[in-house]
Amino acid sequence: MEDLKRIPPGQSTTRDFPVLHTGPIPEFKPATWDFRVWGAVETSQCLTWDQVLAIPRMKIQLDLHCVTGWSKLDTSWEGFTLKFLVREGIIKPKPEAHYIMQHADYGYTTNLPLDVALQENFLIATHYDGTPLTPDHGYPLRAVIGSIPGEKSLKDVYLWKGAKWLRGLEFLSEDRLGFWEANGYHNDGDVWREQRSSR
Ligand SMILES: Nc1nc2c(c(=O)[nH]1)N[C@H]1C(S)=C(S)[C@@H](COP(=O)(O)O)O[C@H]1N2
Ligand SMILES: [Mo]
Repeated sequence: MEDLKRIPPGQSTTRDFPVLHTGPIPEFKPATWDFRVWGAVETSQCLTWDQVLAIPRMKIQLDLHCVTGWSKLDTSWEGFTLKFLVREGIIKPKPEAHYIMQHADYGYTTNLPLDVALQENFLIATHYDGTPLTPDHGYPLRAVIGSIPGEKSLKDVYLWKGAKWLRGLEFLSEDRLGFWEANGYHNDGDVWREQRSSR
């Protein structure tokens, strides 16, 4: 029963970890890889892979909900939250920053309101299930957003709003549509309201 309450309308659970993305899997070259932060921030940044690895990481369990209908409960991730980066002053959003755009290799983008991206259920992850991410799930770095079991105060959105192969965060004063959001998916993507498509 408890588990049933964790499954949003129209979703069914899977034990596998399906792989979903458009386009090819990028090759990771540590020497040239970087992570950029720009837009409505006090200081633009360009972090190397070693600098990203030096950021303290936390572990979190998330229930993932894919817009195509599968949910995967109790997934284990390791990484850092944007909330942590902002609290530590590693990223300083300007007062007018109200949205973020995630930018990934090969141009995948997805947008979120900054207040949602600052929730504890939005993680920038390096590890899944105790080991570094696999290439198909976003190695070396991906964003992931899901439900924290039992935590009802957070906004829970579909998994497309976590970019695999994440390469940067752009802070925006006005909202802009990401890849799927511009291709018919709902801009908010709330899993409990079944906001799958915008039409
Ligand atoms: N870079 C990138 N990230 C992406 C996507 C993509 O096409 N490219 N697809 C999204 C979608 S639609 C989903 S459901 C999840 C799937 O994550 P998974 O393959 O680890 O299950 O990745 C999201 N992140
Ligand atoms: Mo998806």
